[in-house]
Amino acid sequence: MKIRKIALITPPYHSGVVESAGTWLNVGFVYIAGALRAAGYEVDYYDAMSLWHEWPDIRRRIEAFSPDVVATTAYTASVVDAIELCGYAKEINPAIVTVLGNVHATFMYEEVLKRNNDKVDYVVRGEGELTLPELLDCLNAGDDPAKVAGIAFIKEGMVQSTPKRPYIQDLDSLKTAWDLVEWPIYTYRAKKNARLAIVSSSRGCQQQCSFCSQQLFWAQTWRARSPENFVAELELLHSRFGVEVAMLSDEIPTFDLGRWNAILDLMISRRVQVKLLLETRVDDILRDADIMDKYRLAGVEHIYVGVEAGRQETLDLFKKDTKVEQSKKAIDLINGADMVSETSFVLGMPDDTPETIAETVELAKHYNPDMGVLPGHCAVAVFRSLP
Ligand code: B12
Ligand code: SF4
Repeated sequence: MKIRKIALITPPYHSGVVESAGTWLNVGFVYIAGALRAAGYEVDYYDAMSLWHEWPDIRRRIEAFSPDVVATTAYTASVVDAIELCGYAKEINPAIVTVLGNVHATFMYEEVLKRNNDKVDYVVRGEGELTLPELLDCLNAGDDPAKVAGIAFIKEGMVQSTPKRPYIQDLDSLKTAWDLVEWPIYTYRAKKNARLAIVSSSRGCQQQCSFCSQQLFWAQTWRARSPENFVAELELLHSRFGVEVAMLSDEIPTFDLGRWNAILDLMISRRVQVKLLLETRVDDILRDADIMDKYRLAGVEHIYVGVEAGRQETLDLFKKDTKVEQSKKAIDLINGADMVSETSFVLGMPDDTPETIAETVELAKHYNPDMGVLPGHCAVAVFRSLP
């Protein structure tokens, strides 16, 4: 059988808090679909999560598209549903080849494959744009998948993993499949259901926060698209698909000040009609204190900074490389420039007690963000009244 049709399906996993703010597309799939199409494959981008589809809906969509491959994606939180989805696809048609990617699969491929070798055929480790088309071409040629860098699979009862694939250096060259996105479902509830995209302007992070998978996923590297290429994409998303708000998926979009300034300048001079939501580091906000108004003028409306803890010892334990007093200043700067500030605190460390948790909650109030996320309780508290 020749592989021709690929269904990219998000697992029907739901997490509550983030989904209450909006409906979020899968930009990783937009890139992978772009690469698959460029390699000659037919793709169904199917965001079962955002459509709130359940298993019978998923069955109908798989039966209607009749894919040769079902590929899905897994964070740690969503891996159980992702694996179930692979098994479900095989129940519908045992000939379907299943592929699992993303951060959990990348690190936990051995466990995933050993426990689920009847459900998951291949794990793609790291970036998928080059690896997945190459794997499918290899299978179509009847060649040995062991030749494909960046994958893992079971061979003769043993988990085989191939060498790591180098990171893609020219991010401007990547193809995207924005036309496959089912746009009407992606809305940002906090802004009158404005049409919402997720975009990626850079990949990576050079920090070493001990609780975070991203520094390992990107091996503490950072690469970026050019300002022109990125801003042109925002313009296209607005003019062709009506996008009004975009969240940056970047770990640290502001890492290179020269590039970031160039992006803001282009957005201002070209009057880009897309508002940005982004995440960055406390120290980058302090660095940019004198251009906060420029952020706002360019269209940045919401900034998330990871404060994580109110005690310096905990921040040092996390290798966060920030000082407690810097966090308050960063939030004041964001609030002062009339942008929405959001931050999170880690609760439930082994040495946390009801008293230390209460202290963290009090400190969160003192910091005065618009939104403080206390994930240990999976709760969001709104502290400041929004404009
Ligand atoms: C955008 C985002 C979201 C969006 C996701 C929307 C969507 N449908 O994709 C929303 C806001 C819904 C979200 C929610 C959550 N998120 Co989130 N999210 C992110 C964020 C900021 C960006 C991810 C992204 O789009 N990156 C850009 C794309 C281009 O890269 P990528 O996704 O890594 O994809 C590439 C590769 O991984 C690979 N790949 C990925 N999938 C696949 C699949 C196949 C088949 C193949 C071949 C390859 C492949 O190829 C892609 C292209 O190179 C990351 C942090 C970060 N900066 O990366 C956190 C992150 C992924 N989220 C995280 C978490 C914990 C969550 C929640 C569980 C939080 C919660 N408690 O509720 C929920 C789960 C929601 C859900 N229902 O699944 C963690 C995951 C940690 C972990 N190790 O598991 C991260 C890493 C944040 C962090 N630092 O902790 N999130
Ligand atoms: S700065 Fe953010 S993305 Fe980078 S390692 Fe720390 S928590 Fe992760």
